[in-house]
Amino acid sequence: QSAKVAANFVPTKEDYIKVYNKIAQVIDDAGEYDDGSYGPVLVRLAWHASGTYDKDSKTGGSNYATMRFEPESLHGANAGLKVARDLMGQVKQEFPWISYGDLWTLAGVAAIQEMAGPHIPWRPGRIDGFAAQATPDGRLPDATQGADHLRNIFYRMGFNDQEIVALSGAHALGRCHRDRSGFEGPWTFSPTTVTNDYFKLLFNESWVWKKWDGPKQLEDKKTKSLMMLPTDYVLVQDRSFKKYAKQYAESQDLWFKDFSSAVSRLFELGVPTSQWVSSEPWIMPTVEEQEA
Ligand code: DDH
Repeated sequence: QSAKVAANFVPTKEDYIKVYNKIAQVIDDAGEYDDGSYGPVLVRLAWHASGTYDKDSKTGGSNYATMRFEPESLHGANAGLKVARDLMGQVKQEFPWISYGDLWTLAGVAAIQEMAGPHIPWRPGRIDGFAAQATPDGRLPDATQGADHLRNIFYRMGFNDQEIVALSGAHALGRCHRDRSGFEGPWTFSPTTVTNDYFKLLFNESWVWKKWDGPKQLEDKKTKSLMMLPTDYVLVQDRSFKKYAKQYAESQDLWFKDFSSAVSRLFELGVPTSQWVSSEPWIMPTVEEQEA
């Protein structure tokens, strides 16, 4: 009987708002984990699920949520994301009708919005796929490399220089973990709030190579408590990237606007137009907006 009801169930925007709210609750229920929030690791899950897209072969992207399967779940770039997938597994039990791709990207949207970021237009329509639809390792950026590599990776997804810089501002959030990527530390002093501090710090601090036995990373000379990856530092070395980074350091509003549209597109990569349930993405209200 209940299975029959589930089969006929067509979720509305209201139903997706219920999932959003559940995710918002999970994000905050982090206890001692990292900086007291699962928000950043959920943003990373949504990004890594989407960033495998190749515009020429139209493979990869958020559609089939293939990171559920080996070997993609074991790809080096995805180290540590089991935490985020397991959290979303709990949400899936309560809302079994949502696809994993929709759930993971909605989690990214909820995390950004609940951590004081801009609204990220989002709509459902991704379907669960199979392990065979997974893409080969190496489609996500390698933090040890330079500007050419960044362009190769992001142009392949269909992004331009401005969008590469806008997307990179996500590193305002979260931190590197020695046991996941080998790198260590946060990029900003407020890793659970979406701000343009990543860009401000890139310009305003002196960045020096950290002396340690780990992979090459930079630290701020003053407090030695913040970090930048080689790929982050490229944004102020490459002339084209630097132009956009400067604009985003000077205007959080401009960055919010460009970040929102680039992330919205990122999370839709690989999803055939015919699958969307709505011709336009939705604006999901934050928990605070729902209460107002
Ligand atoms: Fe990132 N990222 N990222 N990143 N990322 C890491 C953490 C987080 C690169 C490497 C790393 C984006 C772009 C790049 C987030 C979001 C986004 C870590 C540390 C590495 C390494 C992982 C760990 O040890 O736990 C590189 C390289 C690039 C690039 O070349 C552009 C983008 C585009 C996004 C996005 O969301 C749009 C977030 C959030 C985190 C923090 C995760 C956490 O657990 O905290």
